Amino acid sequence: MTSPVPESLAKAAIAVLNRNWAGSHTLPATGLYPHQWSWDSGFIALGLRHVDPDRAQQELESLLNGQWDDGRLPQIIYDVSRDDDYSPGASFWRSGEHPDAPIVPTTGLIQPPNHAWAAWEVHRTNPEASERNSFLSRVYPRLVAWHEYLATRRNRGGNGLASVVHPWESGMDNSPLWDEALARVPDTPKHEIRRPDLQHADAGERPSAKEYGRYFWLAEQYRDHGCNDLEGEDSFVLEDPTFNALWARSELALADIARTIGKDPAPHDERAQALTDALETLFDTDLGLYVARDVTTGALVRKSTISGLIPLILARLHSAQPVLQTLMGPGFLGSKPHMVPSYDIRADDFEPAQYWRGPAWFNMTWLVILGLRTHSAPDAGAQDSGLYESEAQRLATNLQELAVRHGFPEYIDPLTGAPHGTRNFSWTAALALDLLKAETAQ
Ligand code: 2M8
Repeated sequence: MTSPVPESLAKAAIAVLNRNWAGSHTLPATGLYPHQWSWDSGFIALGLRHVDPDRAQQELESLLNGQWDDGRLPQIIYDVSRDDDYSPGASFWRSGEHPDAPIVPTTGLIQPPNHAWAAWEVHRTNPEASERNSFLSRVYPRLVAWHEYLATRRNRGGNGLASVVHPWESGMDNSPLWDEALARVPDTPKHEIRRPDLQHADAGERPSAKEYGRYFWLAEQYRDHGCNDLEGEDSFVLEDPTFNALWARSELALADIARTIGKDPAPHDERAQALTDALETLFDTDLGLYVARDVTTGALVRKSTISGLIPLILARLHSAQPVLQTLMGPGFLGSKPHMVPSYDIRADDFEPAQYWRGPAWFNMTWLVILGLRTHSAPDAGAQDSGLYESEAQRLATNLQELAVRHGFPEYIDPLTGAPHGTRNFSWTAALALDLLKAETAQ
């Protein structure tokens, strides 16, 4: 594959981000996802920082405006004028009735914490624009509160890792990691299930009706006990490797932010280390990657998904060498797919076009590129560093080329490169742009 002409990629990616800009934040896609999503905004800011640092700051601050009093950053901040266009909407959550919720309507759920990391990168790319707006001093306390929420309300397993209480919180909604736990959840919610998503994406590429029934049931359960993490039962409680790796990486970023604004970085460095250590409880020696833990049963969910490779973004990861081998092996990159599959391609239920059950996603491939580069750096001591760097380069070229060729798709078939999901998808544009500018992924 050849690299796209840089100017045409940059121009097309910026056009997508402009088209999806809603005045204070960027929609993931104007049709399928008509509100602000949490970890999407983190990824989008990483792209925007290269072309419009003020807007990158605004993207994150707009999300922080949706923060609850208990510190949580919501999965979605709703635009009520589009409430019929996405389900469940603001009228499902009725966050306005909750004493801890902000003025803007939101979900009660959360998403993976990539925000402090994004904020630090936004600052690093253009310190003048950041200092002009006192960006770091303004966001730091709110990002600290967000991480405190995770530490105090989501440590359901008791080992320091955060748990998700809904597949939506993982960002990898129908990952095979959730199948077993979801099978125990009733698929008969009280709320009527509308599927406006099916107007924008093929039904075969989206979660099934049964899965949606269970998603709604779990969301109702959480909503109906007041989104209270300290009381009330949650039927789905799992520790996910990607969620916790992003938290650790964001905690390191909070340490950098603290150092820059004259605060104490030590608690953040310590927590990043503690999270990196605790991630080892999710390492599966036989599979050679990290897996999820079902906190309700204590069992590991022994499936090889991309979530288990993402901890490579941590330089001090204990099991980096076996995970790199798994990544380079036959289940993921061994047969040189176009980008990184979201599920082991040898699994019986691998489906190359079905959402988080096989397709390659641009954000995950971007994270893997960063992971490969983290462990091929001269001081990382890897034996195969040349190999890792050349694979990172191959993936980066493919990611940019496929993004622009197919109009910034949501995901692709990793084996054929065929595009799937919606088009003009914001994080695809933002991360292709980021690789083009090649600053973070060094
Ligand atoms: C997808 O998830 C939403 C629910 O949050 C959905 O399927 O409707 C996921 O890919 C998630 O990771 C992403 O943040 C969201 C918006 O792009 O879409």
